[in-house]
Amino acid sequence: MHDSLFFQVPNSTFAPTVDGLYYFIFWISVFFLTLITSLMIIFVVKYRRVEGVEAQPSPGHNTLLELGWSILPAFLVLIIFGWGFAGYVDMRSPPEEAYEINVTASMWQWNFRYPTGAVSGELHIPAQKPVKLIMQSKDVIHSLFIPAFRVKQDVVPGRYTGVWFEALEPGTFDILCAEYCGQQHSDMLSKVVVHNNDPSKTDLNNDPNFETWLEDASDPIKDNEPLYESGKRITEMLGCVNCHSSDGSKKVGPSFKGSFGTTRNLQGGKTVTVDENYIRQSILDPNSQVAQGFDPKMPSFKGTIKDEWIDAVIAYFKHLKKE
Ligand code: HEC
Ligand SMILES: [Cu+2]
Repeated sequence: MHDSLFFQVPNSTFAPTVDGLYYFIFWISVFFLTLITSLMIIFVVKYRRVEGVEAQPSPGHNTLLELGWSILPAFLVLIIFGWGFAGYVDMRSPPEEAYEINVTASMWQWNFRYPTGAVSGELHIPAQKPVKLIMQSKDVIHSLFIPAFRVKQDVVPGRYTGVWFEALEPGTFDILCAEYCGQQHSDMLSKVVVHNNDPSKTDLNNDPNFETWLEDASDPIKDNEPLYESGKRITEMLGCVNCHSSDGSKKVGPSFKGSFGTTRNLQGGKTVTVDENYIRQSILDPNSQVAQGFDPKMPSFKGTIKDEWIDAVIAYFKHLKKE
C-alpha cells in the first residue's frame, strides 16, 4: 500500500469507512460538476441569441425531470448521512476491552503514559488490538491527529477527551497537532509505533513486540547492563533522539557525542561547563540555559523523566565522550 493523493497509507479499522465515504462524496461531486458545467456551456452556445430569430416562450415544465432531480439528490444526501453517522458512532464507542493510555498534551509536546507506569514521547501500541486514549491538556487546546488511522480529536484544558482506534499493521506513523497552539505548533510532532502483537513472531527489524517494549519502558534501567546502555534506551524512549544525534552531527539540538566536560556558550553571553548539573537542568528546565546557535525548541521533561533515569542519561553522555 502507498500513500495516495489524498491519504496516507490506511492503517486502522476506521480507514475503509472514512476513505470510502470520502471518495463517494468526491466522485459524486466530480460527476455533478462535470454534468452541470457541460450542460451550462452547451445551453449557452445552443440557445444563444441570434439576430433575426424571435425568443420562444417556455414550453412549460417537465414534472418527471423535476421530481428526478429532487428525489435522487435527496437519496444521495441520506446515504451520505447514514454512512457518516454509522462511522461516527463507531468512532465514539470504544470497546470495553480497549487498552487505555493516558495522553498529556502541552506546548509543544505529546506525553504518553501506560498502565504499568511507563512513559514515552512516542505512542507505542500493539497491532490489531483496540486502544483508547484518554487525553488532557496542560495549557491550550491541542488536537491529536493520526492521519494513517483517520482519527483526529481535540485535547482541551480542564477536561478529558478521548479517542480510540485499532491499528492493522506494525510500522511507524505520524502524529501531528491539528490545532494551532502557538509559536512552535508545527513542531508538535511525534510518532505512533505499532508493534507486532504476536509474541511468537520476533520482528525482522529487531522490533520488540509490544509487551517487550512495555516492560523495557516501565523499567528502563536494567541491573545486568552498564548504566549508559539504560541511558541510551531512555533517550530513545523519550524521543530525545529525534532532536539529538549520538554521532556528532547537529540536528535540532546539539549532538550528545563528545559534549560532556566541554564548555558551552549560552545565549545571553554566559558560558557553562557541560557537567552533571548542566545536563540535569537542560532536561528539566531547558529554556533556563539555551545553547548558542540553537533555538529554544526543547520541551521540559519534568514529570516525565525520573531522577534515576537522569543518572543513566548522564552516564550515557560520559560514555559517548570516551568513545
Ligand atoms: C524537540 C527537540 C528536542 C527534544 C525532543 C530534546 N531536546 Fe534537548 N535540546 C534541544 C535543543 C534545540 C537544544 C539546544 C537549546 C537549549 O539548550 O535549550 C537542546 C539542548 C539539550 C541539552 C544541552 C546540550 C548542550 O550541549 O548544551 C541537553 C543535555 C539535552 N538537550 C538533553 C536532552 C534529553 C536528555 C532529551 C530527552 C529526554 C532531549 N534533550 C530532548 C532540542 C530537543
Ligand atoms: Cu498543539
